[in-house]
Amino acid sequence: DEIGDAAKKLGDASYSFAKEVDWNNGIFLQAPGKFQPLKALKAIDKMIEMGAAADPKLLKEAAEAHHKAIGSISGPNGVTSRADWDAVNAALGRVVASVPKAKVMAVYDSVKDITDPKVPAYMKSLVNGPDAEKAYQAFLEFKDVVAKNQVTTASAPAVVPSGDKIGVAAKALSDASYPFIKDIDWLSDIYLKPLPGKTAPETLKAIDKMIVMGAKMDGNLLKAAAEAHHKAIGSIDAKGVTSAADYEAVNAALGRLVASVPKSTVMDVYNSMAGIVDSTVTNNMFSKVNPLDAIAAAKGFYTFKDVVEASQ
Ligand code: DGD
Ligand code: CLA
Ligand code: PID
Ligand code: PID
Ligand code: PID
Ligand code: PID
Ligand code: PID
Repeated sequence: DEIGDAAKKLGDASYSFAKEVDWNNGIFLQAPGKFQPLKALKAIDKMIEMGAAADPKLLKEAAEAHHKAIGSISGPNGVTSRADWDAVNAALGRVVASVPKAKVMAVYDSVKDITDPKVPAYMKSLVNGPDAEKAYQAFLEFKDVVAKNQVTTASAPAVVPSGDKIGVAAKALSDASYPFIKDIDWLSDIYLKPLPGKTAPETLKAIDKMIVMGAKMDGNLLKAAAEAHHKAIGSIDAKGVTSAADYEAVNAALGRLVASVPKSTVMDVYNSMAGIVDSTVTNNMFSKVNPLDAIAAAKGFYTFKDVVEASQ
């Protein structure tokens, strides 16, 4: 297709730049300017809306392309192969073309809003300047091909299941865990801190398992889960806490999503995360909330999971 061909040209002009970027740099975990959690949540919300509007089949292919690209990483900077670099660009270009232009620009504008204007120049200073300019020039040509192939209306909203066992169980889970949710400091910057003692390549392995799980999920249920998060963000209070009803809808949506993939795929995520999250992290989280609320939430979760497993 045209976007695939354009991605090859983009690769010709941008792979040198890709090789110069230190993909393992911890700086990418930092806020790109002043830490502004509520504004950042707004930017994430725009990405969620764009993801919910995208063609689920193309999202799945983009996830598969990323998984493949992680497999061909080499060198100290963590760069993927030339072929996989092109494949990721092509897949993302097709995702972008599957949503109306305004949804993409809403992401751009909201991310711009939390990004210090000095960030681009600083990033450029870490690589060979002319290579960055060449890559940007090629991106501008690529985007014209994407725009030419872009839809003008969003895909249909998800079909949300109702009256299922997971929905009923999600109410019990949410009743048991909403007090815990209200105890958590959602506006803290602790969630941006690197995991103690873990390197980027180690963390990437766990992310890869999540990508694999995402690629196997039912596309309609993933879209429904994204829509539920978007609605939940719309009802947050000043401390970032969503309403009880929207929290319940998120739990129901995520339970159905988990049930749409094999148990072993979920356990691969859990086991790889358990390998990088040590007990100092979970104990620290626990120390900041009411312990009785956390224990009640945990009981609720371990009951809920049996219902999910039975539908899996
Ligand atoms: C936890 C889990 C929450 C940990 C929160 C930190 C996660 C940080 C993730 C960082 C991700 C970095 C990438 C993000 C993206 C960056 C992009 C650039 O507190 C365990 C041990 C292992 C815990 C770590 C693994 C967590 C995996 C969670 C899934 C991954 C989700 C993905 C996250 C990322 C993004 C999502 C989009 O399981 O867990 C606490 C448990 O710790 C406590 O241990 C459990 C035992 O495993 C269990 O066997 C049992 O003993 C239990 O139960 C206690 O404790 C007992 C009874 O048996 C129960 O019936 C009940 O009564 C209970 O007591 C009541 O207390
Ligand atoms: Mg979510 C999970 C935040 C958007 C899909 N997400 C998580 C949690 C964290 C979070 C609270 C990971 C850390 C953790 O396990 O803490 N997400 C979060 C924010 C946003 C967002 C702030 C921004 C809008 N997510 C989002 C979107 C999607 C997802 C758009 C795609 C539709 N998210 C998604 C999945 C999962 C998460 C599939 C998880 O599996 C993971 C999670 O919650 O795992 C348990 C602990 C969790 C909480 C504090 C909240 C849940 C409370 C439960 C139901 C009860 C508590 C149990 C116990 C006390 C602690 C957990 C024990 C553990 C072993 C399971
Ligand atoms: C400017 C000035 C003009 C010239 C110009 C110009 C530049 C415009 C630009 C630009 C626009 C632009 C846009 C970019 C957009 C990037 C969007 C990224 C989206 C990320 C998402 C992430 C996610 C997910 C995902 C799916 C999940 C949801 C999420 C589901 C269903 C200024 C040059 C024209 C770069 C969507 C993918 C996992 C949130 O206009 O004179 O330069 O760049 O998890 O969805 O699960
Ligand atoms: C524009 C203007 C509007 C019209 C429009 C428009 C276009 C927007 C577009 C577009 C946005 C867009 C984005 C693309 C992004 C591509 C990103 C590629 C990333 C590749 C990576 C590869 C890799 C890896 C990996 C992880 C490793 C690092 C690597 C570690 C730690 C402008 C059309 C709406 C194409 C990250 C995955 C293995 C490098 O808005 O008027 O057209 O395209 O190895 O991580 O090692
Ligand atoms: C233990 C001991 C026994 C008792 C027990 C026990 C506990 C086991 C547990 C547990 C398992 C477990 C699993 C959990 C799994 C969470 C998985 C989260 C996945 C997140 C993903 C994120 C993503 C995306 C997304 C889609 C994108 C890709 C991504 C596309 C196509 C220890 C109690 C049985 C919590 C997939 C969603 C946006 C990466 O066994 O005695 O306690 O928890 O962006 O894909 O866009
Ligand atoms: C298990 C054991 C196997 C069988 C199995 C199994 C099950 C795994 C499961 C499962 C995993 C799972 C995960 C669930 C996670 C739910 C997470 C809910 C999060 C809700 C949030 C709501 C909110 C917001 C929001 C953003 C705001 C904060 C809030 C800020 C900054 C165990 C079946 C495989 C259900 C985050 C979105 C508005 C609070 O593996 O044997 O069954 O379920 O307002 O952010 O303000
Ligand atoms: C213990 C012992 C067992 C019993 C038990 C127990 C307790 C475990 C606990 C607990 C785990 C736990 C985890 C919590 C996790 C909260 C995760 C919140 C994530 C929030 C995010 C917010 C954000 C943003 C956002 C984007 C911004 C950055 C942020 C930028 C660029 C010990 C009870 C099971 C509470 C990700 C989205 C706005 C950070 O296990 O016997 O009690 O709690 O602002 O992006 O700025």
